[in-house]
Amino acid sequence: MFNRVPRRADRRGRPATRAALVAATVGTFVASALVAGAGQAAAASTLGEAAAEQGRYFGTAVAANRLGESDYVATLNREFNSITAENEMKWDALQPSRGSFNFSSADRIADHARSQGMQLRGHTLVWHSQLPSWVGNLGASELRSAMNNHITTVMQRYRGRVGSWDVVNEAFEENGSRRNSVFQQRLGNGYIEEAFRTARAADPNAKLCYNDYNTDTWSYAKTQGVYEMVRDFVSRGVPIDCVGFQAHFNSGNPMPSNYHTTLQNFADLGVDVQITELDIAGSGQSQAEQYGGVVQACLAVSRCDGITVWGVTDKYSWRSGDTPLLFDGNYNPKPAYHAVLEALGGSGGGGGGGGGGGSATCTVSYQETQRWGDRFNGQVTVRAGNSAISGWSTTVTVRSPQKISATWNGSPTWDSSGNVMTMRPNGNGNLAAGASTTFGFTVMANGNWSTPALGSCTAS
Ligand code: 9MR
Repeated sequence: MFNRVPRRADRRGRPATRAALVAATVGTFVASALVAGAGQAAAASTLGEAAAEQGRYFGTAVAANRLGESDYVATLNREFNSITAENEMKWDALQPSRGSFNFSSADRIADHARSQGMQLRGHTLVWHSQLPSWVGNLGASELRSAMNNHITTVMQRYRGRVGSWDVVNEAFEENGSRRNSVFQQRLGNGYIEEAFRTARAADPNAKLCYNDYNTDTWSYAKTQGVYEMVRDFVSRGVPIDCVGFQAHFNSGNPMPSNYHTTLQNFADLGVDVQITELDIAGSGQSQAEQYGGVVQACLAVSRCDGITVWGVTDKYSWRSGDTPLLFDGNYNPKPAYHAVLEALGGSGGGGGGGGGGGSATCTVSYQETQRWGDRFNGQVTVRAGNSAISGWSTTVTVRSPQKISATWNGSPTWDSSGNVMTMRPNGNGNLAAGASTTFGFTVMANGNWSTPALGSCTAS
């Protein structure tokens, strides 16, 4: 089972040897998670490096036909240490007609990952979508052998290269019942178990995942349906190693406040969890805060292996109109990028991808740094944008009956309700381009443990 232990990585975030893994300690992880954003000189400055320092990977979906674009590749290679093929390892791409496999685009992606020392996630073996029509025309016994043959052929080709496979994807309805796919119709409930058993035999060292969307809210029927299947598999010894949470969020389906609970409850079954297709519709500070929240939820669960965002740049996103990713269409890092980097404990970052702006801007991100029985400490990192700034202000809103009982490293003023604190620099507010400072405060919970809301950052 050693190969299924999440791998720690070197400083660039590339996978490390097992000896290095053994040398890493849990204590180091906890300590480094808590000093995030403090701006130390040694802080990692890319997503992959920062994630690696937390014992995680930070990946992206990649499209083979973009690998010729230099800015795309430069951003990919600089920031990420794991790749998922966005479409190239799906059934219609790999076996468009029965028995005839085409690995050319998938190989391009796998070769790129290998040349860069990146991990590779396999997506996906059994899915009702992007399924060639010939599969839907098969009777039960032919479908069974086609499914098992597809799993075996593909997994054996990428044996030793794909660390985690999405063996079955999106097999549940919103109400928690099984999706009425061709696999379900012809093979019945047992097909998922059969797919996982076949997958284990095909590559005993790959981590086998069930992957789905809208499984983020703990009390939601679909989440419960998947949970019950995983619980049953684990209790009966059906080989399953991880659950993937796609995490396609938007305003109608935001990151739930109990996300950490959902991830932890699955992990407590004895499987690893991975955020597999993260993207969040929106822009600016509100998008940044949600991204930071997802990272914090993953870091809070020791069995959360890592995070994959569903694309490098907004312009090639499957829902580009939602601008849901970390880099804009010119490969400039967005506030969401800095929020992710800081939540991972890194700072600076963004490379030389963008053109840069001339005006004074700043971003803020929040991290809880300590908690006691009655209160917690919050820390806000204020970061200058592409130009130096000489002042900044932002707001922190707590939720009644919470009260802020102390602050440090800033000069606060309050609204009449006492719930909205506007924080400005203590003395001079000079920050060089990309540089950061922090301020902190203590919140008396009074029974309410909600995360305080940050307003946007205003620079001068
Ligand atoms: O991003 C993928 C897009 O390019 C494809 O057109 C689409 C076709 O179904 O699949 C997208 O990726 C999906 C992923 O494979 C499974 N979860 C939902 C993703 C977004 O639709």
